[in-house]
Amino acid sequence: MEVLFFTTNDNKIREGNEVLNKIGVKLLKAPYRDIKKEEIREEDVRNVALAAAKEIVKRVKEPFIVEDSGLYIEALNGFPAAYSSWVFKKIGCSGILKLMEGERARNARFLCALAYSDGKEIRLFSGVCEGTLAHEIKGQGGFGYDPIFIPIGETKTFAEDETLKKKYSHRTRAFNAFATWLLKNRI
Ligand code: ITT
Repeated sequence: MEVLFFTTNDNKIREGNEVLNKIGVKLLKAPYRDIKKEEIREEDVRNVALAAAKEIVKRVKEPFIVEDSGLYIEALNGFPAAYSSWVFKKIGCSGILKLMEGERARNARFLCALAYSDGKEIRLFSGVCEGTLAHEIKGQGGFGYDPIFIPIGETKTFAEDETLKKKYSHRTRAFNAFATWLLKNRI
């Protein structure tokens, strides 16, 4: 089974395929040039993913997914939340570390919301990964905030050890929930 993935981020496709290929599902980057993921102004990634799926399903009648994810930092009242992509482009990991200077409470979580549609109804799956923010940028792997995020119970960042990402990440968890549902309901 093939599923279109409306995203500009190839890392998301790679990570999603790592989970779904095991059950015979292949994610393809959506080829449409004139349909893109429109992001509403919302702090909750679930609402962003759902709103994007509602727009896309008006025009796409084959199976597709669209995903929204973000980093929520407790000491910053949840910032940058669903604005993670924009904030990353503006200030990156070093900007986040600057905002966190002198802050001892470093709890943070990643959230991922995945909206799937078969061209008719829409279903939402989500995943959370709890962790802490490192004091410095570490590691070469992954993308986005991976070099400053340490999953709970571990000492290395997602960028230092990508096996951690496959094991615990918010995206792995959302895609696992999706895979379980697909196995029961569709394939
Ligand atoms: P699309 O909207 O086109 O799918 P995007 O990269 O802009 O791609 P989002 O709007 O969902 O994705 O923004 C999520 C941002 O949050 C992303 O750009 C990263 O900066 C960060 N992020 C999300 N998941 C991450 C992960 O697994 N590791 C590190 N950073 C992540």
